[in-house]
Amino acid sequence: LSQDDLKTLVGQAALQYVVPGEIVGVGTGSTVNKFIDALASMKDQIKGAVSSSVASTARLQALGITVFDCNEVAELSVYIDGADEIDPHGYLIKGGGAALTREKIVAAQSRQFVCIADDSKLVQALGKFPVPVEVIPMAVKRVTRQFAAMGATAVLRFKDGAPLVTDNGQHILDVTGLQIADPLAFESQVNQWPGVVTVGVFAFQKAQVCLLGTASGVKTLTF
Ligand code: DER
Repeated sequence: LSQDDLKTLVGQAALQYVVPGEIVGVGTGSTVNKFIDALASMKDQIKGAVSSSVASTARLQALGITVFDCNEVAELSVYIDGADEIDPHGYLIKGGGAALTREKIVAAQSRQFVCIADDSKLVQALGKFPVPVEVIPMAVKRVTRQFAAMGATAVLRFKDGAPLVTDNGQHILDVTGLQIADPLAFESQVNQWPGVVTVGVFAFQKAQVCLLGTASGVKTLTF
């Protein structure tokens, strides 16, 4: 089974967590795209979706699924999203797709976060994958220096030859060389730095369930 096959497997498996008649929280990325494509088969059984990115909104709407704004809905039963890394506690690194801020907002508004991923994402400790951090442009250099002071390297993410601009008009730093012994403490610490919008460590908004795509099928991890 290819990595793409594994993403399809878990995207389809996530349908079992969708509550008929409700609005489902939808993340961003290539694995979530498989879920969105599978969700189309249920579009008449759900009220719609809340999306975490312009890209996911476009895909949902193209499939005839109504997209609601976060401010139009109350708590959601479930949030389905991918991750760049998942540790044994359900703590995640997210933001590879530059949607981390809206993803964390929708995850916070959902009662259950179901993470869907192929098994390449499962790690013992977070931090091999660069940690994305969304930063207000004027704070980029200072936040870069603060990461350097902790022995890490922050690189401004570029796209098409210019600094990437997120759906929220901010920039992304990708940080390597971090030893994240305590994801909750790390997320709290960096959240305090002036100019930081969102840290791509999801410890406070961790996953409660992970549907992991493996060569022998979908494994359900609970945290
Ligand atoms: O940007 C994100 O947070 C995405 O969910 C990312 O972490 C997973 O994207 P993928 O499914 O394309 O690997």
